[in-house]
Amino acid sequence: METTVQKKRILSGIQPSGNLTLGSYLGAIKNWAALADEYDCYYMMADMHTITVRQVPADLRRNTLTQLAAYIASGLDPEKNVLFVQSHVPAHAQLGWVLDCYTMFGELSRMTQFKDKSAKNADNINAGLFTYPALMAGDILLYQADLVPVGGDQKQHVEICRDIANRFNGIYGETFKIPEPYIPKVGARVMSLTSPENKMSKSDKDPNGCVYMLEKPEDIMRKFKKAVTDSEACVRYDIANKPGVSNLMQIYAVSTGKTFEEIEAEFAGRGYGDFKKAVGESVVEMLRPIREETERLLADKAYLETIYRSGAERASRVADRTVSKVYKKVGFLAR
Ligand code: ATP
Ligand code: LTN
Repeated sequence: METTVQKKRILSGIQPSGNLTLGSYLGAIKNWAALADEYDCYYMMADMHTITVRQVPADLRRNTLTQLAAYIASGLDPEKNVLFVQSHVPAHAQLGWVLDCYTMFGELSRMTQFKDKSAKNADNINAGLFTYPALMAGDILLYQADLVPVGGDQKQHVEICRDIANRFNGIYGETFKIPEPYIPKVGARVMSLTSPENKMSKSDKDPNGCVYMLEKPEDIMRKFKKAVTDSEACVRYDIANKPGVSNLMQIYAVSTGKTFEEIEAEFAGRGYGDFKKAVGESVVEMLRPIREETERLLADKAYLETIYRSGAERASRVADRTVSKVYKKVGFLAR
């Protein structure tokens, strides 16, 4: 008898809420390309999540397309990976609603992203911002994903997804695969260059704290030269006492493949000026081919359109099966 082994699945996504940062690249996208042979991978532009914060419609459309181009330019082969736009697959909204009804007010109130974002958007604390984790749980569970590759800040969201899935499975019997987060050892939390106690983030108010994936080399170099360090003048890894230098070491480690020991040896007895220049150059060289390829792809809208159309079809095939199963389990009358 012939047996076919079903590859394990991966699902992840990023909100097209602005320009992608070095943080999203190192914490998430960079790790995705390497997983394509071993797993069945689904990566989306999470545009439905993005409108939890008010967006300019034209910017949202442009960011969504740019993000798709950046995914491909970062090595995600659209044949091997299913690349799609969340709002193109209605199953996300369908399962999202059902899961809203299996997610508790108390657990949503404890989410740090909700607390942070409602503090930042005090004039628009909408219901979508609050129930965001249920929509995200649906994103993952629709594909019966085994692994969710994300940066450290998203761990809590994968945990609540597991809780929701276990709760649903407990009531209705095995329905959802319980996913695991997949968080890189180095690069899981890239910090702001100007305030290294805060995460580097695309919605950061200080443009110097944040390096964008598609930024010009001279701007990247300027930001690294200005990066906050300390007065010890010694390149040494010590997160608690030297957050700025340790952050730069992490960035350098991931962009060059060097270990912390090698980096400490390389810069022993040298000033921070040399070190910051080297980190900047390594980032510029890592991002240069991605920026060039993204620009090339963005000039070919017809090609990008074929990718997201076929992505939506491939994603829907899997996602619709899960929605049918769930609708049946909760007792919706079959159409
Ligand atoms: P926003 O400012 O709109 O909340 P963000 O810049 O924090 O966005 P997201 O779009 O929320 O980034 O994150 C995309 C992916 O990149 C997620 O998997 C997230 O965990 C990861 N990520 C984001 N910022 C960082 C960072 N500074 N370090 C490591 N990983 C990150
Ligand atoms: N919440 C994530 C984006 C996101 C996501 C997902 C990540 C939406 N749906 C599903 C992994 C799996 C964020 O803000 N970075």
